[in-house]
Amino acid sequence: MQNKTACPLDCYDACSVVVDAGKLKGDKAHSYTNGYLCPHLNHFWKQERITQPRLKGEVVSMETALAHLETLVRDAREGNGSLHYRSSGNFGLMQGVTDHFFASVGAALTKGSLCDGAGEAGVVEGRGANRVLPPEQIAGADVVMVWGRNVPVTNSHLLPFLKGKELIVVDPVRTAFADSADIHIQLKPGGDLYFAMLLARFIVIEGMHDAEYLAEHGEAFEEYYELTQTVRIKAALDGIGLGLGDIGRVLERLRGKKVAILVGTGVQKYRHGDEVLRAIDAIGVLLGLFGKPGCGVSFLGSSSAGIASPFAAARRFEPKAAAAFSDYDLVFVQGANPLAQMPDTGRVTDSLSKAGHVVYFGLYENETSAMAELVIPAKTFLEKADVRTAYGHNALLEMPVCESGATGISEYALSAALCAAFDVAIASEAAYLEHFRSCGEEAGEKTLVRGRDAVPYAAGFDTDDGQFLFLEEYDFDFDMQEDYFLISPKSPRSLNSQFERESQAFMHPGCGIEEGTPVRLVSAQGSVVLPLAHDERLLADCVLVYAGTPGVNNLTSSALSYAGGNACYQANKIKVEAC
Ligand SMILES: Nc1nc2c(c(=O)[nH]1)N[C@H]1C(S)=C(S)[C@@H](COP(=O)(O)OP(=O)(O)OC[C@H]3O[C@@H](n4cnc5c(=O)[nH]c(N)nc54)[C@H](O)[C@@H]3O)O[C@H]1N2
Ligand SMILES: Nc1nc2c(c(=O)[nH]1)N[C@H]1C(S)=C(S)[C@@H](COP(=O)(O)OP(=O)(O)OC[C@H]3O[C@@H](n4cnc5c(=O)[nH]c(N)nc54)[C@H](O)[C@@H]3O)O[C@H]1N2
Ligand code: SF4
Ligand SMILES: [Mo]
Repeated sequence: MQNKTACPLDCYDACSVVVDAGKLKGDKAHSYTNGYLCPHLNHFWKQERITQPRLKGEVVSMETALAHLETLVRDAREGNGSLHYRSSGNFGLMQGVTDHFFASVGAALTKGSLCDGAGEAGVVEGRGANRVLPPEQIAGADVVMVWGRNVPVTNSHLLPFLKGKELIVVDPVRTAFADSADIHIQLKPGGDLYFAMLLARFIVIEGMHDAEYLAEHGEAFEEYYELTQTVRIKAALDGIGLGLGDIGRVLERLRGKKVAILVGTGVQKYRHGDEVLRAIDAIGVLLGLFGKPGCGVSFLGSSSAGIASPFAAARRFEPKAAAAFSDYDLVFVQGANPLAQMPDTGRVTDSLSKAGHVVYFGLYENETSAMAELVIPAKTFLEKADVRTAYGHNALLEMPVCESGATGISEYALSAALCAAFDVAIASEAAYLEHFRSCGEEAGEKTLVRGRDAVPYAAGFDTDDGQFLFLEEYDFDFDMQEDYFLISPKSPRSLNSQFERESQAFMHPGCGIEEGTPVRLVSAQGSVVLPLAHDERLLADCVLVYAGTPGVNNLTSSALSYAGGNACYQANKIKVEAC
C-alpha cells in the first residue's frame, strides 16, 4: 500500500497528503503543502459515509444496484435520454471516466459552471488562455492585491508565500484577512467593475502605465482609457461606497512595485462576471505585470491545461447551472449535490422531481441522495487510484490506492461495468492513469504539469495577434434600491455542502434585529428562514449566508452569466423580515 496521496477536494491548494497509520498529515516535503492540512482533511473521518447501495429506500447489493442502473440507461435510450450531471466533489482526473461511458451511449453532459465560469470566460476573452500564476512568482512580489478571494479560508497554503508583503484586500466583508492587510477596500458587493475601471483611468492620468509594454502587448489601451471615462467618477464611487482617496491610497502602493493581483470567485458571481475579470486584467496590462517575474494577475487558473482528455466527448449538453432535469428519463448525479448547490433550489427541486429517475453516486448523504431512487456509494480517495491537478498551482499529484475496503465502488469500476454491458470500448484503469501521469514532469521535489510556464505570458498573450483584448463595452448598471445585497462566500467549516455546514444568516449588529431571531430572507426566486447572527465585519446593507447553508439557494436565480454559462449567486437583491 502507498502512503502518499493528494487531497481530492475542490480547492486552490491540492495538498500532498501522507497517510500515516490511518492518520492524514500534510506532506513536509512538498513545498506547496508545507506540512499542514486544513480542517476538512484533518476531520475527514468524522463525516459519516454512505455504506450500502439503496434502491427506493431499501438496501440492495452492489450487483443489484448496477443491474438496475443498466436497465435505467437502456430504457432512457429508448425514451427521453440520460443526463450525466457531474460536479467536483472529488477533483481527480479519473472522475471523468463516467463521462466516457455516458457520452458513448449518447447521454447529455453539462457545460458551463457553478464556480468560476464567468471569470474564466473574461480571462480567456482578454488573454486568450487562462494560465496559472505559480506561487513562486507571487512570493517574488512586493505588493499583493487580493481581490474577492479569502486566502486564509479557501487557499490557506498560499499564506507562507505572502509573508512580509504589502497587502491590499478588496472585499465587501472585513474578513480577518482584510483586517490584517495594509489597505482594505471595503466596497459594496458587485462594485468591482467600476473600481477596476476607475483604477485603470487614474493609472493613465497619473502616467503610471508602462508605455513600452503596452506598445508591444496592449496597443488598444487608449480606447480602453476612453471607455473608462464613461464611468462617472463621483456617482460611481458613491454607488460602490468608496471615495477618491481609496483610489489614491491603492495607486500609491502600486507605483513602481512588483505587483501580483490574485482574484477569487467573489467578484464574478454576477451576470457581468467576465467584464470584471477583464477590467482587473486591464490593470495588470497597463502596469505591465504580465510575463514579468514576481508579477502577474491570477484568477482560478485552468486546472486541465496541458491534460488531454482520454475520454469520449459528448455531443449534447445541458447548462450546468440551469439544467432542465425534467427533460430526461434518467439523471445520473455524481460528486455533486445539485439540490443544495445549484442556484434556484425551487426550480431545481421541481425539475429534478419531474425527471424519470434520479441516481445519486456519492460519498455522503445530502439533499440529493435523499430524493434519489437509486443511491450508489463511492469509494473514498484513499481506496481508489487517481491523479489530480489544481487551479492554484501547476503541480500534478498522484493518488494511488492507500487503503482497502469493501464499501462502495470506484468511478472506473462502475464505468467498466456499464461499458461491458453496453459494448462500449474502454481502456484499462492502468492505461488511463499512465496517460495522466505522463502529463507531468519532475521538477525538484514535486511533479509539474508539462508545458506550463514558470512565468506565464512571458511570450505575450494567447490571442490571435498576441495583444491583450481590452473591454470594449460593458453591460452593468449598479442598481441598489432599498433591498439588501446577498453575499454567499465559502465557509471555513464546510467544503461547499460537504462536512460541517453553516445554518445561520449574518447581518451587522446595527440591523435592529436581535441575535437568534429567525429572519425570513426573500428574493424574487424564493425565501428561507434562518436564525440571525450578528457580524460587525459586514456592511449595513449586506446579508451573508455561507455557501453550503441549507436553503441559501432558494434565494438565487437560474440566470446565467452573460459569458461562460456560470451561476450568478449574488445577482439577486433580497428583503429581510423578522418573523
Ligand atoms: N474552506 C473552504 N475552502 C474552499 C471551499 C469551501 O467551500 N470551503 N470551496 C472551494 C471552491 S469550490 C472554490 S470555487 C474556492 C473559492 O474561494 P474564493 O475565491 O475565496 O471564493 P469565496 O469564498 O466565494 O469569496 C471570496 C471572497 O469574496 C468576497 N466577495 C463576495 N462578493 C464580492 C464582491 O462583489 N466583490 C469582491 N471584491 N469580493 C466579494 C467574499 O466576502 C469572500 O471573502 O474555494 C475553495 N476552497
Ligand atoms: N450559494 C452558493 N452556492 C454555491 C456556491 C456559492 O459560493 N454560494 N459555490 C458554488 C461552487 S464554487 C461550487 S464548486 C459548487 C459545488 O457544489 P457541488 O459540486 O454540488 O459540491 P458539494 O456540495 O461539495 O457536493 C459534492 C458531493 O460529492 C460527493 N463526493 C465526494 N467525493 C466523491 C467521490 O470520490 N466520488 C463520488 N462519486 N462522489 C464524491 C459527496 O457525496 C458530496 O456530497 O457549489 C456552488 N454553489
Ligand atoms: S487546504 Fe484544500 S487541498 Fe489542502 S487539505 Fe484542505 S481542502 Fe484539501
Ligand atoms: Mo467552486
